[in-house]
Amino acid sequence: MMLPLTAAAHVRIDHYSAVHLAAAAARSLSEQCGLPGALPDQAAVLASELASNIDKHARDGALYIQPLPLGRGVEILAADRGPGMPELERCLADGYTTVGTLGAGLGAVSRIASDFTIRTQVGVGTLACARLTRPDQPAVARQSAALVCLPADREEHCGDAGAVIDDGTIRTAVVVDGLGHGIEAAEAAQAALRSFRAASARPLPDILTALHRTLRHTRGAAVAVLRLDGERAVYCGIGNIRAVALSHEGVHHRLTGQPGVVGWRMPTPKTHAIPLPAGTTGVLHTDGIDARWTHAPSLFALRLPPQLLTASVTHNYRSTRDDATVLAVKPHPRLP
Ligand SMILES: [Mn+2]
Repeated sequence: MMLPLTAAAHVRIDHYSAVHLAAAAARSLSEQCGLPGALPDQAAVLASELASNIDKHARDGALYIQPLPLGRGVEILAADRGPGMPELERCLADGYTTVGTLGAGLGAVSRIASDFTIRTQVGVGTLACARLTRPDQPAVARQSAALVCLPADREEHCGDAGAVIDDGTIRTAVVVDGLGHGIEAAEAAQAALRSFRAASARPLPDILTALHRTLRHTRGAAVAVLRLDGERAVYCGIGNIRAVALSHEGVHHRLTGQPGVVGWRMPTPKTHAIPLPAGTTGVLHTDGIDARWTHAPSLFALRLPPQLLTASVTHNYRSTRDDATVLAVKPHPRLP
C-alpha cells in the first residue's frame, strides 16, 4: 500500500555537514511532493540557510522538513535552544518584520519563502518557519493552524496523523495515534484521516463512531477531535491524546480522552465544552510528546504563532522512541 507523504523529516544540526543533509532532505521531499520547476532547489536553499544559521549561531538545533497539507508545498521549521539572536529580538520588538539586514542568510530565506515567520528570545533560542507553496495554490493562511507529525527515530512510517478542516467559520481538527508503530499503525492512522475528511461536518461523537467503523479491521487507534466555533470549542477523545487550551497569559484547560481504543473497544463518546476567549489556541498532541510542556510555559512560548508553537513543543518535548504529533489551531477571527 502506498501511503501519502505526511510525516516530517528530522535533521539534527550538530555539525557543519548536517547543513548539506538538510538541503538534500528538503530537495528530496519537494521532489517527492511533485513541486514543479525551481521549487525543489529553492527548498534546498531555505533548508541550507536555516541550518547554517543554527550551525554558526546556536546549540541543540534541528530542522523539521514536512509537506504542507494537500500537496500545497513544503514547510521547513528550524528550532534551537539558544543563545537567541539579540539583533533580531530588538528588530521584532520594534515592530520591524524584515530580516534583510541580518546577514545574507535569513534575508535570502525571507525573499525566497512564500511565507516566513521567526521569533527569538535571548537565552531561550530561535524558532523559524519557512513555507514554500506551489504557484497554483493560495498561500497557506499563516496564523491559523499548524501540525508537526514525526515518526519515532529509525522508523520510516509514522503511526500518528492529524488534519484540520476549515469550512469558512468553523475549524475541526483531528489527531490520531495508531496503536504501536510502523506501517500497520500508519495504515490505521491514514484510514482514520480519510474517514475524518468524509465525516468532518458531523457532530463530534458521530465522527468518532464513523472512525470506529473504519478502523474495525485495523489494529485501532487513539483519536481526539476538537471543533473551534466562535467563542467555544468542543472536544471529544478516546485514548491518550491530550487537548490543551492556551491564551497569551497561560494554560486554561487540559483534557485527556476516555479510556478505550477506536476500532476495537470504544465507550460512548462524551463531548466537553471549552470556553475560548479571544486569542486562545487549541492544541492536540499524542503521547509521543511529554505532557509536562503545559506545566509552566514561558510567555515567549504562549505567544508563539501556531507553526512555531508546534515546532517548539516538538523540539523540546518529543520522545524519540514513539511517533509524535502536535497540532495547534486558532478559531476564525471574529467579525466586528
Ligand atoms: Mn503514541
